[in-house]
Amino acid sequence: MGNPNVGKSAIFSRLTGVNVIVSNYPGTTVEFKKGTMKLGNKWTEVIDVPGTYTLEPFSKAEEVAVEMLKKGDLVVNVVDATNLERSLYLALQLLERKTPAIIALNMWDEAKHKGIIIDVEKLEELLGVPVVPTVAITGEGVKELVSKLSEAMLCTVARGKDASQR
Ligand SMILES: Nc1nc2c(ncn2[C@@H]2O[C@H](COP(=O)(O)OP(=O)(O)OP(=O)(O)O)[C@@H](O)[C@H]2O)c(=O)[nH]1
Ligand SMILES: [Mg+2]
Repeated sequence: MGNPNVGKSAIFSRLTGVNVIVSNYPGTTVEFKKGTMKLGNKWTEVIDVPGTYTLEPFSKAEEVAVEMLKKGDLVVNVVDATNLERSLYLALQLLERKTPAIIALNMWDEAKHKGIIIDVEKLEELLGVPVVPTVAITGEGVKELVSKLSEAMLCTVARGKDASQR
């Protein structure tokens, strides 16, 4: 999940490879892609969710995104590293929910190019989820992203605990 045009489909392709099905979300003209990836020895379904700026939907595509979120076991929130402030609006909404999450800090090459410096460890500490810099068009960081998916599942147990103590 993530804002429009941040590299969600590029990350999705890196994760899933070629066996991808394009469908319409039932009862809508909103298209989404579904693929699979192997996690450990398990085949796992991966969905390229329509872009959204918020979980308070203003469009059909955003409505679909929110519906899909309810069904997912883990969210890979793709964030544009060159536009972190805007991306964090959705990220924070996602992190308020119980679904485990991990952040792909995508467009890392562009960010470097523009001289944008992001303290990844600090961001992880503040958000309480793994944050992995990625360059979806070259694949940089994608292996690390995959390797941290299981950590992300565990992190959110801790996040949920924190939330219930507040
Ligand atoms: N430089 C750079 N370009 C990227 C990166 N990831 C994606 N892009 C480019 O950014 C554009 C958008 O990528 P998509 O994967 O289509 O983004 P999306 O989030 O799926 O976009 P929507 O589905 O339209 O919301 C494309 O031109 C990609 O080639 C990256 O890490 N670095
Ligand atoms: Mg896309």
